[in-house]
Amino acid sequence: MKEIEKSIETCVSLVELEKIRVSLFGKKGYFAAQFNELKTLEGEAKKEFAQNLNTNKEHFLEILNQKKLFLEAAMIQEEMQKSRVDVTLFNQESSAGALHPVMETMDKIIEYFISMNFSIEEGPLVEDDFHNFEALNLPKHHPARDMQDTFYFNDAMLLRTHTSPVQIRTMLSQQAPVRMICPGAVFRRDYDITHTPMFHQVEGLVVDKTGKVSFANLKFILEDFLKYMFGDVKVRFRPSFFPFTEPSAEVDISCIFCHGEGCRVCSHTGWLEVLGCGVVDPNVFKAVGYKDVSGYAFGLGVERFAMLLHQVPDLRSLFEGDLRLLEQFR
Ligand code: 2NM
Repeated sequence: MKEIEKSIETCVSLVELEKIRVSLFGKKGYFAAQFNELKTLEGEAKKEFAQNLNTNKEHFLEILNQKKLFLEAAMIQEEMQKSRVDVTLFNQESSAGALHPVMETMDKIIEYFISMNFSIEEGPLVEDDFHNFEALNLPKHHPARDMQDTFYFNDAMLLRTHTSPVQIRTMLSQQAPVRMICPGAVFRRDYDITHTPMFHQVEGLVVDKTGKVSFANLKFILEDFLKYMFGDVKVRFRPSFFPFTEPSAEVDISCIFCHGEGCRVCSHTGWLEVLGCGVVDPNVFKAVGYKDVSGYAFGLGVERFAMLLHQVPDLRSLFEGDLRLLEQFR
């Protein structure tokens, strides 16, 4: 018996332990044999044998059970050691995505105008002549139509050349006051280092009763906006021309690369052109049936902003889908 006790003590696996249990408690095991022997005894001898046998049986049940618990715990421990994960290991497979720089810039622009209580409006990319040109004071054969090299489907339908038709649609569907921006893709037949056939604009429009909105309001909001986008820059307004605004202006910021000293990016002028704007021409209001209102409007190219903010020299590289470019903006 001492030997069996020793074998239980030194046993290292549950399988081995089960074999020992069977050898003790199985049908042909040690205790079965002892109980058979018990039947052959009588009287005092039987009583003493039985008592002994029971004590022995209890003892072995107890130490078998103890050992089983111990081996099970050891096994779990071993499993946990084997399946341990090193969470500090570098996983080369992981590659997080990121917003495209154009969309990130777009989001920042939209964020500003939302904070200034502008609504966001959208419209179709495929437009008709009326919404894209006619209503914007660009009648047929107007020389300014040549300024926009347009993708036409036929005489009447085209890819919008700016987002202004969204403003025409908004004014046709609701009354003043209007305080909106329209972000979105626009299309022009142009392709060089500063032009791609598809690009994005954000245009803004504010309309209210005559006398409530002025060029001064326009000046304030654009200066505030440009400082939000580019930090501490100088802003200047230059007289210009657009068919849909009068007066019109182009807006420059002091060059963010040379701080006005003059460099290649600003063509040694110290200034970068970033916006067009103006007071909405009465002909535009006439086209949408608005009476006794005044308003201002502005427009910008999102890619140009992204280019300046991220120092991208060739605009075309924003649309090639080259991961080496995109990975720099993670
Ligand atoms: C610009 C510059 C100046 C403009 C005008 C209008 C509308 F619909 F109200 F007439 N929308 N956008 C506008 C004015 C756009 O982009 C350089």
